[in-house]
Amino acid sequence: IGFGSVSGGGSSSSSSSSSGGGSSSSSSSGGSSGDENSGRDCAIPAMPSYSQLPDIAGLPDPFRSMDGTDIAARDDWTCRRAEISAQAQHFELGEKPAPETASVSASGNGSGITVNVSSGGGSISFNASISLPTTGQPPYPAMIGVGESNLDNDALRNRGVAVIDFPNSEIAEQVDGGSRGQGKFYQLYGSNHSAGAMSAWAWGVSRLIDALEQTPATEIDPERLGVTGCSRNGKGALIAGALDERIDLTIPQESGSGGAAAWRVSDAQQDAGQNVQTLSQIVTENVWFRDSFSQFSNTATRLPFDHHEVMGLVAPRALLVIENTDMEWLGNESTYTASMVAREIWHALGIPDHMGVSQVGGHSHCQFPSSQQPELNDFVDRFLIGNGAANTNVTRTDGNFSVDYDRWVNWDTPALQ
Ligand code: MCU
Repeated sequence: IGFGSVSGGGSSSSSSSSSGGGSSSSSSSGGSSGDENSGRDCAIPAMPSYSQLPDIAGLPDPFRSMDGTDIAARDDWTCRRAEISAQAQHFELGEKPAPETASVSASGNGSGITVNVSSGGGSISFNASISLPTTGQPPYPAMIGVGESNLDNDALRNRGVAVIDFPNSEIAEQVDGGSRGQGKFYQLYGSNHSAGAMSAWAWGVSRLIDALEQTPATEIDPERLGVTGCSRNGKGALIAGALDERIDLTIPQESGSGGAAAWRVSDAQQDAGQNVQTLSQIVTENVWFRDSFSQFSNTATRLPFDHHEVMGLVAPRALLVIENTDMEWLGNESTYTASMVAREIWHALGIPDHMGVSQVGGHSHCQFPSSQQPELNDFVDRFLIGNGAANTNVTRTDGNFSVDYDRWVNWDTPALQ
């Protein structure tokens, strides 16, 4: 990562303590609230210990609260979502520190931004490069790439969307299983912090957004942001979008296991003889999750949630899941199944066309196929740029499978009032 004269002419610099609020005006496009975490004041029950967790064979009910009651109103989703977020961080991801724990200052211009974060007496800084669009008027909407965006970035820029590279591996390393506790996040919060790499990246993306909010010289509109990334960085893009409600549009690309795949369905694919990345394998490969997640290696059915609900954390904001049918290892059937089941959450909220899934094979890993460009354009137009007319009703796979709802879903989707 590098860019020219970030502190040169035209750059501005400012500093303020982030207070969880971000900006207070509402977004012109998606369902973003201008608030990183609207559920921060929800009362979350104590988490059960591992041994108290019941076995759940199917995909758990997104609408049943931890106290056993079913939610009935759209407004109830805020705190049900907060429960799922807390469960996912507690059992799988590790804690994403609250915004109040960090103070952010920044300087930058239209080619990049330097983000300085201090916390508890320590400080770090990182740079994110910016490529402004070739059309449109500032301030521009932007797509943040975890690592980088593997979409067609010229097409994005020619549509009026800036592309920002977030240096995730600098924030938390992901070389292999030995990377735990390495990276700038851990310099600030300590190498024993519970956050796995994805929670640490999500925290870093949130601090980048704080920085964009205070740096108008970047010409980026902090109220119109998307996040994407491919493969391991697609897992990270999902978690970043899941855990910061200032992000209007989340596009995990070929994220596979640990992203759009459900642990339970990936296990079933493996049981059917396929070569699929499962929970028991992934915890040995890298440090994307908290260390204690490995206790679920052979007991994914004990998780009180699965990734249909992790995707659901993006709701009511917009999510477009892009997958590759050819990638058995990534859990092709699992990602499509989990995505279609996740879409029930947007159904319940009355906005199914704010969540799309598109799965196309015939190309190599992370090579974005042109056949998916039209639906990507529709999501970008509607939820990032903010023209309401696009058709975002997208559910397609060219795979040779169908979703086994009887096996995976034994709950009803409510029509939330
Ligand atoms: C899809 O993400 C990962 C996958 O989980 C790993 O098993 C594999 O090693 O690498 C993929 C990836 O990030 O490829 C770039």
